[in-house]
Amino acid sequence: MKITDLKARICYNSRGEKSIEVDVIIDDKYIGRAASPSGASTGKHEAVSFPKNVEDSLSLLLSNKNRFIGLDPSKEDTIYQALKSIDNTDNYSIIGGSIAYAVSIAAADSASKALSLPLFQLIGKSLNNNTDYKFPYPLGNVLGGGAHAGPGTPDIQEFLIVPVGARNIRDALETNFRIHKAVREAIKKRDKDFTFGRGDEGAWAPKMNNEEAIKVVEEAIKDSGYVFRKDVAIGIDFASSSLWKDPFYIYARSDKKRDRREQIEYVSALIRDYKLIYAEDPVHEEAFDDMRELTSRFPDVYITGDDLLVTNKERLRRAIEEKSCNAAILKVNQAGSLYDAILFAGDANRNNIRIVTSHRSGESIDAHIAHIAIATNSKMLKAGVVGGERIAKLNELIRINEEYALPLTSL
Ligand code: 2PG
Ligand code: MG
Repeated sequence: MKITDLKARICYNSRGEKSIEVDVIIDDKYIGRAASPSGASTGKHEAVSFPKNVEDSLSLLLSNKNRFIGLDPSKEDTIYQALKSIDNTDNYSIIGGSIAYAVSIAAADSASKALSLPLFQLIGKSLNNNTDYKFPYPLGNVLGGGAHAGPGTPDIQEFLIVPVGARNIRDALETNFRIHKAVREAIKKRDKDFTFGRGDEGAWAPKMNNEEAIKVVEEAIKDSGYVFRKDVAIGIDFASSSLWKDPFYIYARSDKKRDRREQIEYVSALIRDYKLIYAEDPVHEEAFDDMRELTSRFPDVYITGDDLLVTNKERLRRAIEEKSCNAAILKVNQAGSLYDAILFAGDANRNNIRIVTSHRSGESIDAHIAHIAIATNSKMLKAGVVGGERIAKLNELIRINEEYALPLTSL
């Protein structure tokens, strides 16, 4: 099995921004395809998406296309080495993390087709011969603001739900769909002028402060007939780096500012008052010590590093040493190539850092992350609830279920 051709083009993501799509062709027969996603609240230490611009990255890839011809696309490390032969920086600041993403995922996609092996099994094999596959819980964004929505919406980026009482993956997804609708009704009750506007990830984007927002989500869960926390729990992505203007977290939309200590107490109060199961980036991306404090206060809550870790092995090592988190977001494009992400996942799993595989706010209609979540033993898949590019990932779980009937993982 050998790569016989590679094509690449500029395409567009769910925000209508330029992105890169790559086709990897093997044995002149099988085509693997992937398009790179893109973040709005990106971490400072992520791989650089496009160092100059999309056009430059594309032409650099195409002028180096021959480095990929003849390679075995099922070997993630071989593709990684070829990328490194063009760009040996540790953040893909020559060719761009988006290129590393699209080439490496398209290669794996093509190999999975040629081998008639689902992508999760192909990637799982590379990860310690993983064969114990389970479905992650869908972590769904139902209400939000921050960098994903406009003025008047909450300062906090994402209010999320986890269907913790679901019996199987279909039940889990349907629970999220039901609550997403119920959140709209709960907003309408408070604001009769609500226009049903939604942010970049399909979450409702009402004129509301953080406290009202979380109350609305709690109410929606109860109104839908679920037992709060037993059937459905709430999580929050604070995306705190977007709020941090040293030395304060600025909550501009609610006209408040909090210093480091106040932020820790604010987060702690929300965790306690709403029995949160999940708190992502509750403090800013350099605050390893404040994360440690929250992790030791709330060992049973997913204290999750996104911008803190940026799917980067070195930052994960530091977080493990300093006990800064007990869960990690995995976004392949933060790391660059699939192989970078596989190494990260292996380290996380060996150190009991629970993985949450995640979409980006700017997405394609690809469904690869559904497979990546299963392959990496992720506890949750953060992929939104509605919107074509979000549903694409969730429907892939349904297809996998039809063939493999995997159980849900344990949280
Ligand atoms: C996040 C992500 C996805 P973005 O902060 O976790 O929800 O947002 O892709 O904009 O970084
Ligand atoms: Mg985040």
